[in-house]
Amino acid sequence: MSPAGAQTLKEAIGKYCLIGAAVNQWQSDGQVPEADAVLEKHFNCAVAENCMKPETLAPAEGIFDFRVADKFVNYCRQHNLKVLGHCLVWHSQAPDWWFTNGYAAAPASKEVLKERIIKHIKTVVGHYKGQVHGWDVVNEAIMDDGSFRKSPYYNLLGEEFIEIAFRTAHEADPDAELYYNDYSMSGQAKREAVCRLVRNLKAKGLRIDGVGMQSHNGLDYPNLEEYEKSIDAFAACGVKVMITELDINVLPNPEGFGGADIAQNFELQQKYNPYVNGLPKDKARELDERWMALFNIYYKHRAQISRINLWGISDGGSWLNGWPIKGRTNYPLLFDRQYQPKPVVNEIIKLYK
Ligand code: 9MR
Repeated sequence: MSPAGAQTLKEAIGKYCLIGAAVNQWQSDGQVPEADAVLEKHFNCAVAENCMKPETLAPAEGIFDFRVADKFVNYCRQHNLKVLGHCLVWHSQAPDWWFTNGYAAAPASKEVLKERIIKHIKTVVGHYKGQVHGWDVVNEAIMDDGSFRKSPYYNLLGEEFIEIAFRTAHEADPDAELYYNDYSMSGQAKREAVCRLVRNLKAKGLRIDGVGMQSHNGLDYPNLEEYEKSIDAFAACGVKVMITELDINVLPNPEGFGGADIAQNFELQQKYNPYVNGLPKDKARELDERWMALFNIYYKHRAQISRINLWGISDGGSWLNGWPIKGRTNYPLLFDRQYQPKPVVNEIIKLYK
């Protein structure tokens, strides 16, 4: 570190926790030297934005395709980044064949689905044994009202699917950390349901190391007091708290929009895409203030938070240019479209110095 103290996010925040970013395929394939430079300088861990999801790794029954994910893991090794695995069981981006019996649309039986979950986790976690710091074992299984999502896993296996997933992951790599990850984590009903889930898993002797609060935030959501309550509540369950998919959506949201359910999709209208030529000063200021409000919370809770992970590196690559409306220009990350740090990056570094 230079005599002037921390100059980068990883020098500053890295004293307290991991600081990472989601990496997409063209970046981990090595096609974007600007991304390599930012990751090496500012981050000490990374998660694959898509290539470790079941749909990609298990395209057909009996077939595992690790080509893209292996490149990602090698890329992380080359650039000194710890690897976070995302994700083993998720209702979305699951291969269609998981839920059918192989003939037309007849559903798989309970036993078959259980076997498929176990085989997937054993194979994938086993393949990366010793190379992945921690896994998002189950993603987005709880609804905002605190009930379990009525996914095919839940409909066939009840909440036992979560236990099966955690047990199998631990058996496959006893040294890997294991997490539950979800969005909209500041709501009271969801917070309480996640705490119940963590306590139940622990009471059954299962390993769970952390809870991931995705944190797909906006300028005016979530309510930060409630957000802090969730950090405290999860920490009080005896697990690490991780901010796993951080970004800030600055664009006006269509009516009825909320959370991070990727099934949401609205039509592109000019009024929803107002900053094509850059953010006006007042919006940029509002965005900076929001970043600082969030990072002030992370700093205050630094004893509870073990990782802060941005959902992407630079604005141009963010999923928020394409969701919930395709073709917009958004500004949700800490590095601009040229991979240059925004001025707020320095403010964050100063906060942690
Ligand atoms: O950012 C991801 C986007 O590129 C994918 O199309 C989408 C579907 O796989 O998933 C996005 O990432 C999601 C993450 O895996 C889970 N939490 C919500 C994220 C944003 O939708």
